Amino acid sequence: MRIDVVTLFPGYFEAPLGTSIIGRASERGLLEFGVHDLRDHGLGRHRSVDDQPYGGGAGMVMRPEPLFAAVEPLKAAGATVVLLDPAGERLTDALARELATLRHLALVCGRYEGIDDRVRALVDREVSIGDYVLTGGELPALVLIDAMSRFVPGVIDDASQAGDSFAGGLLEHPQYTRPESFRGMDVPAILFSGHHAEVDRWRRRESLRRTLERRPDLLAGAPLTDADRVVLDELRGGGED
Ligand code: 4H3
Repeated sequence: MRIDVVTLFPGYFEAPLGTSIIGRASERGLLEFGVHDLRDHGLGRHRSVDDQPYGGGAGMVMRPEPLFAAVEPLKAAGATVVLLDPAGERLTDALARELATLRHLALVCGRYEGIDDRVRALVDREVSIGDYVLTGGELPALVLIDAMSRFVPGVIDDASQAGDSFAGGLLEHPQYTRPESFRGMDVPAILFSGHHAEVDRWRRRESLRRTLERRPDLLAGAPLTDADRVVLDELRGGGED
C-alpha cells in the first residue's frame, strides 16, 4: 500500500512513520510513504498558501491552488484522496479496514481556520477521527495511517489482530503477564490452568462483561452466539458468576 501525505509540516511525520511497527512495515516494503510539503506549491515570492476569508472573520483560509497543484499528480497516479476534517465520516475500525484495501491513498492535512471549500471537489472522501477540532489534520492523518496499517496483510500477525478490541464487535478481554501477584493483585487462576478451552471461555466471558459494563452500545452490532446471550443474561442478573 502506498500512502502520500500533503502537509505544511512534513517533519511532523518523521518519527511516527519511522518507528516501531509502521517503521518496520515501511522498511519491509509493505507500506510505502511519500510526504509532500505543500509549501513547495505556495504562491509568489513568499510561497503563500493561505489568505483572509471572503466575507470577513478571524483567521486564515488555505487557498485552493497549492492544494490542487500538490494533489492532482497523486490523483493522476491513481490515489484515492482523503481529507482529514471534523465534518468527515467518523473513523472506525471498519472504515480503517476498508481503506486499507486500497493500493494508493493520498491524505490531505489542513491548517489554519480550514480549507477553501472548492478543495472538497478534489477529494474522494472526508474522514474525522472524532468530534473535536485540532490545529491541523496531521495527527488525524497519523491516526488513520496507524489504524489502517494494522489491516495491511503482513504488518502485524493475524493471530494478534483477531482478539483485538472491535475485531469481533466487542472490547478485548483483560490481559496479564508476570508477576503472578503484584501489590496484592493476583492474576486469575484460570490462566495458569493449561485448559485452553476454559481459558477461551473465560476470555469470551470477560470480553462480554467489559463490553456490557463500558460499551453496551456495541452489543447491538456484535455477532453473538446463543452461549454469549446466556452469559450476558447471567452478567446482567446481578453479576454472581
Ligand atoms: C481533522 C482536522 C480535527 C479533525 C482538524 C478530526 C485544521 C482542519 C483546520 C484541521 C482544518 C481546522 N481537526 N476530528 N483540523 O479528524 O483545516 O478545522
